[in-house]
Amino acid sequence: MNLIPTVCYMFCTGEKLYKLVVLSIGLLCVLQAGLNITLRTSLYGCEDTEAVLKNMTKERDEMMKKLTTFADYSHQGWVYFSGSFYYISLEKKSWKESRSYCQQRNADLVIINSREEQEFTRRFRKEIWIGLTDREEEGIWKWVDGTPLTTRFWGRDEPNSHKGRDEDCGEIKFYDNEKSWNDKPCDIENVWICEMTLAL
Ligand code: MMA
Ligand code: CA
Repeated sequence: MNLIPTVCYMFCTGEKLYKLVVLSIGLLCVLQAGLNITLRTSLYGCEDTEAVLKNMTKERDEMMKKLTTFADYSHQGWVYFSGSFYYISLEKKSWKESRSYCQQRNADLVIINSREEQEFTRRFRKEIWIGLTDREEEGIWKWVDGTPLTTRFWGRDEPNSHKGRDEDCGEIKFYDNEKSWNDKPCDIENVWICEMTLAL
C-alpha cells in the first residue's frame, strides 16, 4: 500500500476527517476501557498483598503477646500443664480470699475436668482449695465458672457437711487416694491452686 496518498486521502477531504475523528474517539474509548481494567486488577492485587501483610502483622503481635504472658507467668512461679497455667500458693487463705487472689491475676481456683488434672492437684500432697462450691444452693456443687460437675473425685462418704457443719467449699484432702475431694467450711484457711486457661 502506498502510505502518502492514503494519509493524504484521509486528511484531505472533510468527510474523511470526520470519519477519522469518530474512529479515533472510538479507539481512545477502547484503550481507556482496557487501561481501566488493567489498573483495577493490578490495584486489587495490591490490596490483597496489603491485607495479607496486615494479617501477618496481627498474628505476629498476638503470638508475641502470648509469649510474653508465658514468660511473665513462668517467672512468677506459675507452671504450665496441658493448656493451662497453675499456681500453688505458699500461704493459706479462706476459700473466698484464695479465689480473689487468683481472680486478681486473670485466673480462678482450679477446675478439675480430667483425670490428669486430678493427678496434678494430688501430687502436692496438701489440703488445697479447688474451684468447687455449693454456696449458692446446698447440695448443688458447681465449678467457679458455673459448670456443673461431670467428673467427680469425692472422697469416701464426701461431701458430708460433717456433723451438720456448713461445708460449702471444695478441697483436695485425701491426696493418697484418687478420690480425694472433701467439702469443708469456706472460712478455714488452706493453700490453694489457681488455674489460668489459655485461650485457644
Ligand atoms: C474432717 C473434715 C470434714 C471431713 C472429715 C472426714 C473431722 O472432719 O475435713 O470435712 O468430712 O474430716 O473424716
Ligand atoms: Ca466434708
